[in-house]
Amino acid sequence: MGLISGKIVTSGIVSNVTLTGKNNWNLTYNNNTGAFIIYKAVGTMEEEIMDIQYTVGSEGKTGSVTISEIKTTKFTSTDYISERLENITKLVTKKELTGISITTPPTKVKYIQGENFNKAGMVVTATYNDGNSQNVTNSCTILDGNGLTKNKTSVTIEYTEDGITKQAIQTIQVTEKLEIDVGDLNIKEENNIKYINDILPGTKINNVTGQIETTGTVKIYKGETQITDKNAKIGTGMKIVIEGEENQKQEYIVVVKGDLTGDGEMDDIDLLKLARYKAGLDTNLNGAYLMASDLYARDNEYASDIDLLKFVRILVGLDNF
Ligand SMILES: [Ca+2]
Ligand SMILES: [Ca+2]
Repeated sequence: MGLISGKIVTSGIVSNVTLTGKNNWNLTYNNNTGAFIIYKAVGTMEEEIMDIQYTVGSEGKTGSVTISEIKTTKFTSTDYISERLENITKLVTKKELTGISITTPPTKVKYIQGENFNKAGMVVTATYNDGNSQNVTNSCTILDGNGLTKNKTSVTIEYTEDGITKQAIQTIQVTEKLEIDVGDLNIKEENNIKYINDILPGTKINNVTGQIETTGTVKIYKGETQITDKNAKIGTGMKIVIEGEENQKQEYIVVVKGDLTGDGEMDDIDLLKLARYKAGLDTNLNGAYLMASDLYARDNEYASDIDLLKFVRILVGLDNF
């Protein structure tokens, strides 16, 4: 039988030491004094004899666990025992944050001015002085992610652990917001479609588009065809498209009063179309074209009897818009 006694000495940030015998070595340990005794009835020193575990506190940065006062009986070579036990002597360094990095970028990196940064999809990984790392995404703070300003190129991600703060930078792209001021134009919205309403027959395209102030570009289409002659008459059903950067887009459908045909004028043919629609002979009147019939707007109805009456009266010069 061999028996080894000794003492565990700790310093610094080390606490809560526990010892367990390995490979059938019996062990007793007094946590208060640090004294331990380890023995085995039959055995050699050619094997691990104990496990030592401890916790590392948060104060300070380093500490140590050492075995001292080694005494043996029945073993001939104390040097060898010391050598075995020395392997357990440890210098302990507190686990400490050394940095963070964005290991997976967020799904969205392109923004419109004024939007807030969205971290969805982003993974932030913290690294430590012991070589370990962990995902800390949900504990990070986005320092400057709200109300993104035009031409901002990055946001700063910050993470703090045990008083140590580290930052990482995520590159983004922020483009100018599409701003539109339609001036005195009357905008009407129905079924999520925006109309430019109440335009008088005979109005030129330029008189409408010229009132629009925007950071984007203004184009006007009849069907799929872009109309470049700004002196042409604007007609019901034409589409004004305002486009900004990064696919920002706003569309307006034009409604010219009394122009049910789309040629920009209110005449007999429009009147005939309205009369035929009301008689059920023409069912092809809808959207902006139907809206154009609303000459008497106060009845909240399109193509009503009073709209028809007003149409006739305006046409013959007895009434105006
Ligand atoms: Ca017409
Ligand atoms: Ca009406």
